[in-house]
Amino acid sequence: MIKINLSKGLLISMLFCLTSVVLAQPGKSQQALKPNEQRYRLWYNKPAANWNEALPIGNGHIGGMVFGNVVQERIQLNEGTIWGGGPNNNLDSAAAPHLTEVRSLLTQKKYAEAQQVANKYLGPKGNSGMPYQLAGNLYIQFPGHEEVTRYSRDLDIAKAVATVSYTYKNVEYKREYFTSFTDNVLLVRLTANKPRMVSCQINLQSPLKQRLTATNNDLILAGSGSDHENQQSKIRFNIIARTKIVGGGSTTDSSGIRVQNADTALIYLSIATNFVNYKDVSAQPYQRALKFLDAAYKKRFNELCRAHLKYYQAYFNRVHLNLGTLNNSQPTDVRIQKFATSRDPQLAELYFQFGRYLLISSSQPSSQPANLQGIWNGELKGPWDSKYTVNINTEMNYWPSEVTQLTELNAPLFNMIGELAETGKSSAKVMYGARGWMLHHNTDIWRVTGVVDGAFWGLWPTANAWLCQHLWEHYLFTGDRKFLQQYYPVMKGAAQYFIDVLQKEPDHGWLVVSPSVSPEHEYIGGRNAVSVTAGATMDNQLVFGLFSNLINASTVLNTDQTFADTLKTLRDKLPPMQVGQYGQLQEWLNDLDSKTDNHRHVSHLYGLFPGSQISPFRQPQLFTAARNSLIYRGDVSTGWSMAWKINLWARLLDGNHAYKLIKDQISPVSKQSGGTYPNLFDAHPPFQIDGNFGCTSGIAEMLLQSHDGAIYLLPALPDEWEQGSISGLMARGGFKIGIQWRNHRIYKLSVYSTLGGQCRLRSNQMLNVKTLKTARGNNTNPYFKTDRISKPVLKIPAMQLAYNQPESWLYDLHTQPGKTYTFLIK
Ligand code: FUC
Repeated sequence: MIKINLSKGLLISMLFCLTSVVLAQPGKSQQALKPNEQRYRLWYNKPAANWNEALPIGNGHIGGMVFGNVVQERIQLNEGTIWGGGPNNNLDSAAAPHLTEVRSLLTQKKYAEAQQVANKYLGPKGNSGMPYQLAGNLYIQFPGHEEVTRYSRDLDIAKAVATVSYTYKNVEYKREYFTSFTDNVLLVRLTANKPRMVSCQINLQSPLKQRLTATNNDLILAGSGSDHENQQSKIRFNIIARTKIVGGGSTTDSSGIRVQNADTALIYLSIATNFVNYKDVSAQPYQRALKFLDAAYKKRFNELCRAHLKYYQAYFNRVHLNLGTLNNSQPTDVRIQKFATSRDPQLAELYFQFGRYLLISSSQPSSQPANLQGIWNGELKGPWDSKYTVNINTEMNYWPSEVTQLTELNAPLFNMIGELAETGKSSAKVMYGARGWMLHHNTDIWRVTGVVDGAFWGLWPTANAWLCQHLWEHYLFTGDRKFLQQYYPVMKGAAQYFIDVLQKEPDHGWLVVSPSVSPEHEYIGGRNAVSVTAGATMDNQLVFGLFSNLINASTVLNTDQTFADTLKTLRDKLPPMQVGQYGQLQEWLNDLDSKTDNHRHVSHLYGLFPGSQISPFRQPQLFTAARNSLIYRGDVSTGWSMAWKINLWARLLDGNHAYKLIKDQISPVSKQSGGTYPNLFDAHPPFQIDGNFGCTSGIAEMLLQSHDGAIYLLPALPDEWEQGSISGLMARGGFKIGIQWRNHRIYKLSVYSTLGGQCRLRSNQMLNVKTLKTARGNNTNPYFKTDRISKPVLKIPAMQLAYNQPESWLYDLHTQPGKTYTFLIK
């Protein structure tokens, strides 16, 4: 039982704010933290009551959830390559003949029949993908520590270190935890402010098939992943824990490690698997884990911590956001409860940076991409197997990567896309008789590309186009021509698939993807709901985007002109966007939308965000229609859906509406909708990390946009962010932007140019600076080239879609690579 004197607890937590949590030695005076570091501390005055209160640490490979329990500490462990099953692809060679039948039924407008045949023959036959699984738990028991005071538990995301501290029988105990980025081990340091007071028992446990042994001073857990849906488990892994004791002593056997009367106890823990890549599981997990452990064990805690910090902060410190005064006197869970009704904009700033923390901690250049739960999953089979759902969720994970200057962290996503371009060749060929590559709405560590879950959800063959959009965006942000060259064949393979499968629809002769779905959404409801369709708006936008990017890439790389010409011809035959009877952007080829439909997916708004096919300046009617659609969909939804809407309202230039959605998202989870758990994890519910990343991206999008021919400064600033500053956000064309504002007006602007070239700025205020010239003509910067969008089809009079553009000013600045331009604005 924990007895906490509240006022003392509060006092201590405030004192705690002033002390260093990383380099402190027991008994020595502790360094003061720089004030801004206090801004990034999640803290609590009690242990985690459940998994959604535990605090996440991770280095892309090892993940840990720190519970902070006093008597029996639990750190739930993950390793990014522990998945069920083994190398496989879930293809269905019997599907192909039925494809023609479904296409033909759709052409004949026999929708219910098309759905029935699709359900029967085009659904999953093998497996629906393998689950990502937990590794196990590290338990540390502190017998007797029952009645403690001055309890505090925190996660400092400026340092990527978690801490627990409390007082028991007049002794101050402290535990520090981090997952080293540089040495790939999990480190725990246990200290007390009096000598010889650290005694504990350390254990490893896993609900997976496992065996516990002890060799010398190592406690070793050998485990394997699960068999799942007819796939035999092929993953083998080892967790090894070893202690380093100062004062006192320790003994190790297969029942655990006992530490007696130490001054300090350090736990070094490593985890490794036999996974090499999606088709090779031939590595030796024990040798791998031992190698990491032996190398790290030679180093002292402070040395490891310093290297970890340096590596982490090289990413984290690239972006600084200040949205107002810090009010960290209340625990983070209380701040979440109050956020919607009180004024605490700094919590939005913390949430923004927490998203960056999570991406750095779950997606490292040599790791797997962040999955549905990043790298943190406490179950044998998490929600939706904790896989990669690629009809929104995986992409959303990577929305903040470019704009918040974490571009290197895309590497695992790009690797996965490259691998899918290999495995997806079989599904293109076997299931669709097509060249190129494709996948459906999910994949896993084995890079499966067949249909999962059922045709209603899974018969969506357009994920390749969406994933390829990330490749092109990476080029636009970084100007990395070599990268574009490397991935051009991957993009081309996706386009080849569509060249072969596009079908002529009967009413207009447009070329459409058929069969497909508008992700997970039905256009005929009821017991026999129908989702299977041809020419869903999202598909049209995605294929338009893919073809356009390839056409532009062939110009940049000066290659493949004939192929580009083919794509130009086909692009002209894709369906234009259509505005339906309610003034909405149609989700399907036919005008089937309902004004009261609040489905979580807003797929047809892909063109507004993350796509850039709908502009207030170039397509005002589509812009109004997209806005109408979003109003009809409503605000409150699942976590990731609200996060998407933050980005969409930012693109609709409505900062107050975007902020309203941030408030909806950062509120306690209810039965009706998503929200935020006490540990700041986004709730679908249950926990899904996409909403965290989507909200981080949305906040960036409110402050800076760069997709529509110019860099838009503070395009969607809400009233509540009256003053603030942001630095380090990236714009396309390699511009790094800093903005300071007060009374909602910019007073300082800085532009760092990595690539040089014309920098066109858009601002809602006049920027009275001599060196900024009023813009003339088109932006000559090639990274700002906008694609011509086909004229929309309007089913209501154009005047009903009128849009009053906000007053804004355009300026040009000619930049040299490597130079910073700073402006003080009157
Ligand atoms: C899609 C969404 C669900 C959930 C799942 C992981 O299927 O429609 O809401 O996020 O992915």
